This record gives sequence, C-alpha cells and structure tokens, in this order.
Amino acid sequence: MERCVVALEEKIRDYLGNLGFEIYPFKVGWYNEALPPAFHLPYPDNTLAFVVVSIPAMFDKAFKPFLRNQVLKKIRDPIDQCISYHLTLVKQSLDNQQLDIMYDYEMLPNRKPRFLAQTAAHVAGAAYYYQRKDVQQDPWGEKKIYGVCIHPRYGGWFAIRALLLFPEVEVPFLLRNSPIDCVTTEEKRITLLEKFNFHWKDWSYRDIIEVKDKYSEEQKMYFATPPAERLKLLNLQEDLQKNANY
Ligand code: B12
Repeated sequence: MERCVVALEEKIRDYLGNLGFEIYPFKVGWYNEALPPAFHLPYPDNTLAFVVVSIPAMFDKAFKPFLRNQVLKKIRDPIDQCISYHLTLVKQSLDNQQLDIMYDYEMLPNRKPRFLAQTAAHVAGAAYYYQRKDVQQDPWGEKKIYGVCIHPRYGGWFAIRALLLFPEVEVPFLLRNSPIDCVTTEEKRITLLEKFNFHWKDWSYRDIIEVKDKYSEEQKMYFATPPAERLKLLNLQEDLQKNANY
C-alpha cells in the first residue's frame, strides 16, 4: 500500500510539476482536527488527500498554452478553467481510481467555503499559515485580521488551488511534514499581517521573505485586473500580437 501511494504521488507530480503546480499529501484527519465540525471534510481520518498550489511558473507553463489551445467559456474565470482542465486530465489518467476534486472558489449551500485552503496548506506542510494568534502582543484591537500562508520558496507568490481526495485510499502510516516557519520574528509577523490585510494591492506582503521566483509584470497585470475585465485584457493582447505579426 505504501508503495502504491508513492507511485500515485509520483504520477500526479509528473503531470502537474511541469505545469507550475506543486502537490503536498496529507491525511484528512490532520485537517479536520484543526477545525470545528462545521468545516470538516466528510471523509474518514486516514483518507489520502493532496493540496495543489500554483507557483509563479504556472502562468507561462500552463495558463498561456491553455489560452492558445482552448475555447474559453465566457462566463467562467479563465484561470479556473485552466486549473480544472488540468486536474480533470489528472483524474482521467488515473483510470479507475476514485478521486474527488475540490476547488478553492467552491462554496457550500451555507455559503462557507468547501474547504479552508490555508489550513490545508499548513497541515500538508506546504506553507505556514500565519494567523493573528501567532503574534504575542498584537496592535489591532477590535479589527478583523485575516491570516496568510507563506511558502518557503515563493513567499506570497503562489495560490492554493484545489484538494485532491482519494476516498478509497487509506494512509494510516503517512508521515507528517511540518510547514517551514520562515517568518520567525514577532516584528516581521506583524508587518506581514498588516501588509496582507491593509496593503495587499501593492503586492508587498508577498515579498516578506526572499523568494526564488515571483509573478512577472504581465502576470501581475493580469491578476490586478478585475475578473470581469480579464477576458478583454486577453483579447486585447491577442489583437496586439496579431498586429505585431502583420
Ligand atoms: C472568503 C475569502 C476572502 C474574503 C474573507 C477573508 C477571510 N479569510 O475570511 C475576502 C474577500 C476579504 C478575501 C480577501 C483576500 N483574499 Co481571500 N479567500 C477567501 C476564501 C475563499 C475563504 C476564506 C474563509 O472564508 N475563511 C474562513 C475563516 C473562518 O477561516 P480562518 O480565518 O482560516 O479560521 C480558521 C483557522 O483559524 C482554523 N484554525 C484554528 N486554529 C488553527 C491552528 C492551525 C495551526 C491551523 C492550520 C488552523 C487553525 O480554524 C478557523 C475556523 O474555525 C479563501 C480560499 C479558501 N477556499 O480557503 C481565499 C484566500 C484566503 N484569499 C486569498 C487572497 C490572496 C486574498 C486577497 C489578497 C485578494 C486576492 N485574491 O488577491 C485578499 C486579502 C485580504 C484582504 N486584505 O482583504 C488567498 C490567501 C493565500 C495565502 N497566501 O494565504 C486564499 C487562500 C485564496 C487562494 N486560492 O490562494 N478573501
């Protein structure tokens, strides 16, 4: 069974690794024990799951080729379409293996997210989730302060995209990797949470640590454009490219 899981993990990584995604395995029990029942995933504790994150290279390696090759459906976000396209192919490549995919943007009928992406990233060891309670003396009083995950190599330049759940695969033996605590001082943690909550539009929280790679200007421009206008931006670029060719 252990070898079977390693082979499964390698197969998924072989496919997604070249496209600018990373995967991290975890047990559903690790996730559920961090959360109140309202957020629990409805699977037994030993169920195998993976958290899928996109890194800066995803834009060039997966998204741009996807735009060139696929007919986009106007009503859905193009990045979401690209990610579900590739994860659906992963599912197909695993033949008869039962696999449930959950996306970060999916909501339950009670309007709660289907899963909490940051908690999943933390328990899987992908990215440390810094929350208000990780600061000893906080200066924020009554204000609501959202937490943020920091990836040890890409800082804040990544996104948590999906969970892959294997209802038929039980992994009681899975070893747990702690996330790397890369923002260690009280001062830095305060700066990080302030930047994420009050200045996230200037991108600066993403550079709280030194990073190996970050979003290009083009990728930043894309993500800074409101979703409803992104298609227009893409069409515009296409037109510019066409003009340049003539
Ligand atoms: C709703 C939402 C928002 C809302 C509300 C934010 C919020 N956190 O509630 C709004 C619109 C404000 C928002 C804004 C942004 N968001 Co937002 N958002 C989400 C979304 C869809 C759900 C978050 C949520 O509802 N959480 C519910 C609350 C209750 O969860 P919680 O605070 O973590 O509390 C739980 C934990 O504390 C846990 N817990 C308790 N103790 C412990 C101990 C440990 C060790 C652990 C692990 C857990 C744990 O128990 C609590 C629940 O009881 C997630 C994607 C997802 N599916 O998770 C993205 C997400 C959090 N957002 C993200 C981002 C980047 C942003 C923005 C920068 C905009 C953007 N997309 O560029 C801004 C920044 C915030 C700001 N300044 O406004 C990223 C964060 C990435 C990261 N590095 O952490 C996410 C993960 C999306 C993604 N796909 O990557 N967002």
